[in-house]
Amino acid sequence: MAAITAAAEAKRPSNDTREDGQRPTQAMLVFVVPVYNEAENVPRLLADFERRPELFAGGGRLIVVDDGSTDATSDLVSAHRGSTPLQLVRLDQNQGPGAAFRAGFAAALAGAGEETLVVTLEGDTTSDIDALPAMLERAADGAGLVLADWQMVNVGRVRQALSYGAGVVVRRALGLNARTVSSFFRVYRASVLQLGFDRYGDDFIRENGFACKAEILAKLTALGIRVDEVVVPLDWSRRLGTSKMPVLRTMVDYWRMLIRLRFSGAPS
Ligand SMILES: Nc1nc2c(ncn2[C@@H]2O[C@H](COP(=O)(O)OP(=O)(O)O)[C@@H](O)[C@H]2O)c(=O)[nH]1
Ligand SMILES: [Mg+2]
Repeated sequence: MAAITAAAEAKRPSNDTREDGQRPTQAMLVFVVPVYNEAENVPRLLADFERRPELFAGGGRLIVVDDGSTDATSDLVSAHRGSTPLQLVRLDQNQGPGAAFRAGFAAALAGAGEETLVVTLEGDTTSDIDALPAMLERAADGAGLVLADWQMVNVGRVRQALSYGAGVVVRRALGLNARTVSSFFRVYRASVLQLGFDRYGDDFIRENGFACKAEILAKLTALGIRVDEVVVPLDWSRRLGTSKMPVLRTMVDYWRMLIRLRFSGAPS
């Protein structure tokens, strides 16, 4: 993994007790958002958070992981001034969302407490933050991982078919019950992510690319984690620009991951 070359300090302490010594009434939420060449969308993403200061009432912060963007993504995050507690993690070279999640989760788990929740979402503003309360309720009810079960809106037919096909193959091959195996939008208990790293070590997230989401789900499911799903609209008309997902490479990655997970004996 490339070194984290710059990390702006979070503006609030990263533990479950606030500066005034009071226990927060709301769980601490730490957001991890991997971005790659999202200069068009990052200002809108940050504006979405500025409009929702209540998300940080329990402490926590927004961690943006810039994965070697060649546009102004990092500069826009660094230059942002607002009330959102913001941390930028930069990777030297573009490696893919899996690598970004490894770095982002490491940053999120530093100082995380028992009740901390780690929320992952897309950087292109297509993850509907208004759906978060329903997802957080499931976590409060005991789910270790809550998935957004996306209902695609304004998504091209080819892409819908690809996602559907990938979902069927992954579910069958890995014996997963989840309807949506590859959405970025998720709520993890920090303790569950920590368990994943403790149990699998560096192998917890081997996939650097987009297949990492199914890999993480499969490995946490194998550990007996309760996984819930909440229906969430995924509206592509919200984003500017185009998809950054390399379709062919992602399909190859999925097959390699499935073969490895099916025949290597992992996850166990
Ligand atoms: N870290 C990292 N994030 C990426 C990469 N490619 C895309 N992303 C981010 O992953 C999220 C999903 O990518 P997107 O292009 O929207 O894919 P799609 O929604 O599946 O078409 C967005 O936040 C992207 O900025 C990458 O190579 N590295
Ligand atoms: Mg997207």
